[in-house]
Amino acid sequence: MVMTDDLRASQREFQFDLKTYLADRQAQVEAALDRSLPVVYPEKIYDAMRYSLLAGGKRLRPILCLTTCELTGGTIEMAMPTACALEMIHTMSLIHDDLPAMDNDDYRRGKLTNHKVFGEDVAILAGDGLLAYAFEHVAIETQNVPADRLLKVVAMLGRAVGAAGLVGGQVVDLDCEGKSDVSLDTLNFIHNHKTAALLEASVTSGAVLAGAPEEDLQRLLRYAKNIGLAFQIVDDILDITSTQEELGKTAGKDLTAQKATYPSIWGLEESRRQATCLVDDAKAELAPFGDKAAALVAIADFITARTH
Ligand code: GRG
Repeated sequence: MVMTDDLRASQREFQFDLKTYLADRQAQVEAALDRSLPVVYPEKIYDAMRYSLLAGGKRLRPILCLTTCELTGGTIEMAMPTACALEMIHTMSLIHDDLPAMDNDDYRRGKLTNHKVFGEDVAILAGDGLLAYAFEHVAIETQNVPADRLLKVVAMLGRAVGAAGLVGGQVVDLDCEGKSDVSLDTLNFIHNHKTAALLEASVTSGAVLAGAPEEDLQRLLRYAKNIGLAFQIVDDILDITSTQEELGKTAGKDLTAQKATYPSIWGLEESRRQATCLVDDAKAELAPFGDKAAALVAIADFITARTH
């Protein structure tokens, strides 16, 4: 097809401006997170919780929750407490993941890790405090959402974080440390739980709050499963190809720790191809939503294009 100037211009007009969208949503999330957790006595623990919670990060999980809530007919206000809770849970998992007993990292989000600043004892408690507060925050702050939907969301968050989710993925990951014969199935298990489970809860909780029909929920769940795995494949690629400055955490750790990763099984080129296929499958799930899903389409593309 020959592209006329008019066609090019109209395509540009309809191109979704993800940069502005993410910046707007990030600003809303930052403000809500800041408001969510005031410092009271004993200040030390609130300071430690806030240190990691307000340390930046892409805020992808809260943004996904807000986006799917709006897509399926809800509002930002309905979803913001859940969006904040998702970031609290994500942050607590990073604090615990960085501990000497786990990955033993010194840097996260471009700053010293929580235990480096506050000590191991307080970092463990800061993680615990954030996890408990996430559930309290959702239960107390959510407004204009029927109780049955809210209850479903609380259960979804619990499942995503527990042994059926992050904790289960982490325990298998720890088991695989130092093993050279980790199978693709085991690697998929680890990341479907460690990484994809919370992304799935982020995408589907927004839609549950909005009261989306089951068919839409299932579509969004399939979208989330695909971007979840693609996200981890790209994470593994970036660990090899990016610098510490770009990542905000130690680069090349997987190789040093001789960890099984997607590039160690497939190589870099095939890993990139697999991530692109998953993102294409994710976007295909959104077709019935039409232009209304432009933000989710753009976020899926961002997952393979990101540099940190
Ligand atoms: C959940 C009770 C409980 C304990 C924690 C340590 C642990 C169990 C699980 C590990 C979870 C983990 C660290 C998964 C990695 C997920 C991942 C890809 C993190 C990076 O996410 P980004 O890129 O980071 O969204 P930012 O900083 O942008 O938010």
